[in-house]
Amino acid sequence: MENIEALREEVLAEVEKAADLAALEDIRISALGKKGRITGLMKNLGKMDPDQRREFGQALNAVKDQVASALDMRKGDLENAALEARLTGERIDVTLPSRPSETAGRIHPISQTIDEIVSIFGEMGFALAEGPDIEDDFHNFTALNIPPEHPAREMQDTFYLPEGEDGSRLVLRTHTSPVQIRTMQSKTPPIRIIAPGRTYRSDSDMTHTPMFHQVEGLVIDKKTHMGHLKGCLLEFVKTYFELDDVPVRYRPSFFPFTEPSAEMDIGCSRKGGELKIGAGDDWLEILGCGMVHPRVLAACGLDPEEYQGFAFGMGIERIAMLKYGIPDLRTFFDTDLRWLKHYGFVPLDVPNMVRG
Ligand code: 2NL
Repeated sequence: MENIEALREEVLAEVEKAADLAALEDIRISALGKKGRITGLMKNLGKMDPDQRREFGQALNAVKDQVASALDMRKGDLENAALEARLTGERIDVTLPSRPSETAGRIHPISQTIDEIVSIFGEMGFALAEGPDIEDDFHNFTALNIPPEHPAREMQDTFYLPEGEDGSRLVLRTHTSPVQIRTMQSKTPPIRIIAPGRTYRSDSDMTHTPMFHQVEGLVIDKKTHMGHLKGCLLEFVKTYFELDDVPVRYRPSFFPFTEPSAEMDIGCSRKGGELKIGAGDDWLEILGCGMVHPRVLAACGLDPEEYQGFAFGMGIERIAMLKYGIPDLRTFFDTDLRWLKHYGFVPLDVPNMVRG
């Protein structure tokens, strides 16, 4: 009997001292396991005479129950302590920024691209200029040295509004150039502006949508020359495509509103059907540009003997497709939420030098 009493004290003391759940499990096995000390004493019962067995058996069972419930209690305490330690260790840092919401809206790639372009030219000192989508004939065509018989003025190409009382017909602007015309009319040089926005042409197929976006730039001062044009545009393509250096070339071209006129290409490679911008032996057309035609300056009330400058224009969808790998132009305007979720931009994304 002293044996049992001593064992009870010993095991209960061990349980009380168990430092963690693993230690407690070891104690349980050493006392109540198949080869445990209490289990071992149980096996002795068979060798005893009936009276002794009853007394010894009852005492042993009582010890067994006491040890089992002490193990249970200690287990509960240790589990609580472990949880408490975790909760203290894993405290939430409320100063962290929130995660972007899965259900929040996305910035359309066109808006994103406009923001990037405006920001890049903004760094070079260009101001943002905007104007109406509905224009008159003078600002959309005449001031730009586009003659009355020019095909761009045809009904098939341009959206005309119903005739006004004076017989004039307004148009949906076919380029953002009217914005620059209005700026030249209302401001005295130096002028440095970037004019992005919606433009419209009566055209719809694989590579044309009736509404699309353009960005044009204009610099007018007394001595602005083609070297300034090349410097600005090189700086732009390097920053926009996030490249340290980009090969560029200028090919002679024609626009009624510039003289001379040029198209700018950037170096690329098309090996294996994959387009890579910034290196290789191939060329990719990016934009049109030139020195503002003296007749355009004169039409805006600027003396071509005093002022000169350069202008350029590019299609936003096209350069957005090139940078972000969007294969089909028409998907820009399908208003497909799955598309927007894939190609759109998270408003609170990590800012950088290009995207702001
Ligand atoms: C292109 C080419 C160009 C301009 C736009 C312009 C505007 C004024 C005066 C002179 Cl007010 N020029 N804009 C000049 C050259 C090219 O756009 O391919 N656009 C998509």
